[in-house]
Amino acid sequence: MSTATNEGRNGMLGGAPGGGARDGGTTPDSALLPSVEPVQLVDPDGHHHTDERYPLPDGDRLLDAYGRLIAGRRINDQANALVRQGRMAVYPSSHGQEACQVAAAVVLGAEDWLFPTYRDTVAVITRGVDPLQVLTLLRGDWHGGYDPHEHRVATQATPLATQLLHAVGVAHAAKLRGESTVVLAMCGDGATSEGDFHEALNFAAVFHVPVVFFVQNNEFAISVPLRSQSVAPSLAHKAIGYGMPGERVDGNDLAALLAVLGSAVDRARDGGGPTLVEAHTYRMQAHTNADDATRYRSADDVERWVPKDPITRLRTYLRALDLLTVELERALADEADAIAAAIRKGLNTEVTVNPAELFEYVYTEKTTQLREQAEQLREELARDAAGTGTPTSDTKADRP
Ligand SMILES: Cc1ncc(C[n+]2csc(CCOP(=O)(O)OP(=O)(O)O)c2C)c(N)n1
Ligand SMILES: [Mg+2]
Repeated sequence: MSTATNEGRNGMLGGAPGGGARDGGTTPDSALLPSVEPVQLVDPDGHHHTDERYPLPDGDRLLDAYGRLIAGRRINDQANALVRQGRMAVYPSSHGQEACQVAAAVVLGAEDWLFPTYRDTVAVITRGVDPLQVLTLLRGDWHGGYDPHEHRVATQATPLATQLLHAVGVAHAAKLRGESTVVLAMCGDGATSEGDFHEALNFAAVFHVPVVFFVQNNEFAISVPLRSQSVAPSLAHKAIGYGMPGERVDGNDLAALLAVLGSAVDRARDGGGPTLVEAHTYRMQAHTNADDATRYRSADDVERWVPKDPITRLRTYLRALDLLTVELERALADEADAIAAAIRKGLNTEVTVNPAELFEYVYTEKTTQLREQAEQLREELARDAAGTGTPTSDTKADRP
């Protein structure tokens, strides 16, 4: 579904600006509806638009976020290059979606949790996880390379929408324990078709759980466009069906994302329950390096999003305010280069993995089946080491 189609349908529905706090069932239905247009505070030309519900974040906050945006783009570029060099198995890039990535991480406090997907590497790094530990997964060495508890970042989920249920569980548990933790759970537009999405949102609304569901609508689920996925007026409109507020935001406008996600996090922390936020953005590159996007969309489709780039507009805005100088811009680029250099160095270093560790760290006590498999692997490795190879009795030709 194109943004234009969404907006046309919203116009017909006449949805009122939403985001009002839940008040024990007396909130008018219209207060749960998202705004007619995605919230935008800085337009693609770098001009500020006033929105009475969402104040513009102050200059220092925007400048700090801008630096993270520059680093995020550099990390995406570096990871793509390392895939081409055979140093990483796969990389689902968030090129063009970096504003969503940065905002999702910086609106959270140290006590909060982030639940990311495979595409959210930049969000995980922005939250403070060591880039090399994050990229271990995509290099193929481990199923996850970082300790989720250290920075309160769950492992990146590849099975779609499963992480939304885990996020709701963690948020609900924190609430029962009387903690002030808020959980922000990320997913894509395609993931909203999963049953887990429904279950997570319904449970969160019914139990008034402090969670923010953040959908990055980049218009594609691999080759499937959003119009083949949903004919709802917008994905944010789904919120009213669960009885929680929904909001739409320009996913390439970092200022608007900080304001909208920040307000949803505050609401959750103040006992206001869950919110569904849909960011309108675009997947500028192929799904992963294993995908040929030219088979299902044209270069013109992609070109149309180039002027909406999240970096360009914020740079223009910050320069006009004299907050971003040429010297500072150079320093931020140097910092981003240093991160990229560390990633290159780390991923160009050969590591020796121990295949036996495949069976570790899953269960406190291994199941019988896992013990058998671990033993089988140990025997095979021993045979390899002795140079005796695979026993012929195990070959297809020997089977009856
Ligand atoms: C449960 C499940 N079904 C199918 C897949 C295969 N799959 C991987 S990514 C993807 C597309 C997801 O699209 P979206 O949710 O829009 O996220 P995006 O990749 O655009 O960030 C699919 C279908 C999967 N990983 N998990
Ligand atoms: Mg998508």
